[in-house]
Amino acid sequence: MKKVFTRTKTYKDVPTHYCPGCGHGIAHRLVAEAIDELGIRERTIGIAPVGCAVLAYNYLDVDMIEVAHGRAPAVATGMKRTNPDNIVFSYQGDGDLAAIGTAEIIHAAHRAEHLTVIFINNAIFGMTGGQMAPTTLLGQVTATTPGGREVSSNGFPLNICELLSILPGTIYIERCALHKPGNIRKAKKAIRHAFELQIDDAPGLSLVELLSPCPTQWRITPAESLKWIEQEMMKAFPLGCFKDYKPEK
Ligand SMILES: Cc1ncc(C[n+]2csc(CCOP(=O)(O)OP(=O)(O)O)c2C)c(N)n1
Ligand code: SF4
Repeated sequence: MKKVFTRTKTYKDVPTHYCPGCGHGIAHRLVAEAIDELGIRERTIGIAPVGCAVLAYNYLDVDMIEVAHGRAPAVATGMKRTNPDNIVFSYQGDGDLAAIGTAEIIHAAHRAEHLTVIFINNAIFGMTGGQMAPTTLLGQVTATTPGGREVSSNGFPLNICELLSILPGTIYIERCALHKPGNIRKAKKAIRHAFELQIDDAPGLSLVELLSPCPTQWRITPAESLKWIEQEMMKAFPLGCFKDYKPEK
């Protein structure tokens, strides 16, 4: 019989700690598949964030280091510069990358570091109890915006892809979503492309943003979360490729 499915080698066969319906498991799987397909497992270094994905190293079978408080791009910079043959990626949530680590991601992008960044946007601080994140939507109810986020006291949602794509140091910026199979396939392609650019030593930073469900802190069911991404989140965070690198011929 023809074998149509095999385990993704880089994705460890262990029980998950993520909540039912969480997007982190899907995102991990896509990263692992891309690493396997590109044959880079032995030279890849991953950086885990603070937040629910703090345990990413329990799932991804590559060398990994935990970097707290949004400092992943700074540590990734050191790793890549000292060992340029390694493929270095950071995996960061919106609390990690777009709140406490905003300075690091902007300056790593601005310095055109040869890095791959996987950015999980679930519009909330998941691990710490559902507080407002910079990416929280206007009107969204969170533990710290019980009446819904409003511009007058909480400011606007922060669109990381749009912001980073204007910097000359970024070479590939794309936003995808993990809410239905077609979009998950596109996300996989985007992650793979971001790794390929680093393998080819393309001159700058790549970032793939993934709109990702957090049913637990959104206080809705996993099925409702998928609809919420399509009906609400994608209005504030439109999907698409904001920038891509074309090598000079
Ligand atoms: C200085 C500091 N402030 C706050 C925290 C608490 N903290 C840990 S994870 C986190 C939020 C993580 O949210 P996000 O990056 O969106 O990841 P998620 O859990 O949603 O996947 C916060 C605020 C901390 N550890 N240190
Ligand atoms: S709190 Fe949200 S982000 Fe964290 S594991 Fe649960 S669903 Fe995922």
